[in-house]
Amino acid sequence: MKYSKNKINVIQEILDKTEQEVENMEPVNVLVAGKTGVGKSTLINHIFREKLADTGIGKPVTKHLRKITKPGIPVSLYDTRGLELEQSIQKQVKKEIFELIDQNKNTSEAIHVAYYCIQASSSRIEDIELDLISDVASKIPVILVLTQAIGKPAEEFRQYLDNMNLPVAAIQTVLAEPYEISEDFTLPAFGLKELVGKTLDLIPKDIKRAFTNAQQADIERKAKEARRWATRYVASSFGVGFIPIPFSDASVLVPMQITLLAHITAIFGISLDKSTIVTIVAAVGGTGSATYLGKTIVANAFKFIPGAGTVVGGLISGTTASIVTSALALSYIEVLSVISAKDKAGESIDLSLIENLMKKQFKKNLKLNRKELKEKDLEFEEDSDLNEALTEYNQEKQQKEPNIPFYKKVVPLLKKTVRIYKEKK
Ligand SMILES: Nc1nc2c(ncn2[C@@H]2O[C@H](COP(=O)(O)OP(=O)(O)O)[C@@H](O)[C@H]2O)c(=O)[nH]1
Ligand SMILES: [Mg+2]
Repeated sequence: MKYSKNKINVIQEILDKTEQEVENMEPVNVLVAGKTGVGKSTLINHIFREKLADTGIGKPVTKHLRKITKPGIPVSLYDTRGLELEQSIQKQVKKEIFELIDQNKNTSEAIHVAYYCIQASSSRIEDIELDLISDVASKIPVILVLTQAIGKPAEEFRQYLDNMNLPVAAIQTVLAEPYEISEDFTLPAFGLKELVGKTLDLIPKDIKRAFTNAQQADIERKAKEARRWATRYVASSFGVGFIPIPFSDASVLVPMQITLLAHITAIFGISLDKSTIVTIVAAVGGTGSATYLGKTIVANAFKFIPGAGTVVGGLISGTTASIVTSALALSYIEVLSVISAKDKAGESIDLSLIENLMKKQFKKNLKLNRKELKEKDLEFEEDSDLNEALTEYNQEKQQKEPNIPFYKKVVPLLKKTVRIYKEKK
């Protein structure tokens, strides 16, 4: 595909604007403390995007504190080491933690929240840990995270800690990574969404956006945030009167749509490369032959929009433009949700499927009338549209994959059935 200079500029503009917005976000600063081996790194890798503990830049700030960051992700993590060692070292770690909190207080590096991690199966908490938790909790909100929580003992430990009435803001059991119990049975991960929710309740308002961007444990939350913003932005951007048709050859996207896409990307927290943006924009009528498709979609869409009237001289009414733009925003958010889900699962993205998906969702969303579009924001708790988009993508992907011979599918199933049958006997 060839792209005109104008269209390439649009793509670059979206990327630049997104980058700039994320850079301007005040980052959220999180202290993750606990003994070595409890699962701090695993927790970090699953709560935040792009496996921060493994791929972020770790920089020692003191002997026992390390700061982890990554460009493009508005979070600074402080990881501790040495709390499992002898008492004199534990004391030193503690001192460094307090100095970190005190020195950064009232600066942009202020620590907003601390996760104190204890392995749930350890079923005990040492006095030195209790002291540390209480002291930190007197300065900043602490969430006590019970890691690698498996089964009843973890739950009992949580109840025991609950009854201790510790000065913590919350206690949360988590299993950050699925736990394989046997070949047939894996315990699914849990607790991360709840941890994200509790964290958002505790951090300052102006930091919430950075945290939403940086976390990947709750994709629906990102989508919801993006939708809420987009609904308001579209409503305030189009007045009465006439504006150029969005996606017409001349402008590809009107400037507010560029801002819209950039801002949604920034809220979402997703590192998109050029080719992905090109694909998504092309899908709704940006580039090459796709332009005509985009026009057709929009022209057809007018049939579904009451009172849209005819398109005169490349102008449409503000109302119509807002409906088209809402549909653009909603579909874009649905597609970003799918991309995020695949990123989180460590799967690569098939761009041709993304293109199809964007087209399909856009067409579907254009058919919603205004009332439905308004309600969509409220309906959102059900997440049905996000799931639908993901299912759509997965089905298409399955169809594309080479057919597995019938016997290869059936034999393992039969074997499993026989085994379960035998075990039952
Ligand atoms: N399955 C599973 N394993 C975990 C989980 N958390 C930690 N682990 C394992 O426990 C070990 C220590 O975890 P790590 O995150 O390195 O602990 P850290 O020293 O506190 O950073 C690793 O082998 C992890 O695979 C979890 O939620 N699920
Ligand atoms: Mg670690």
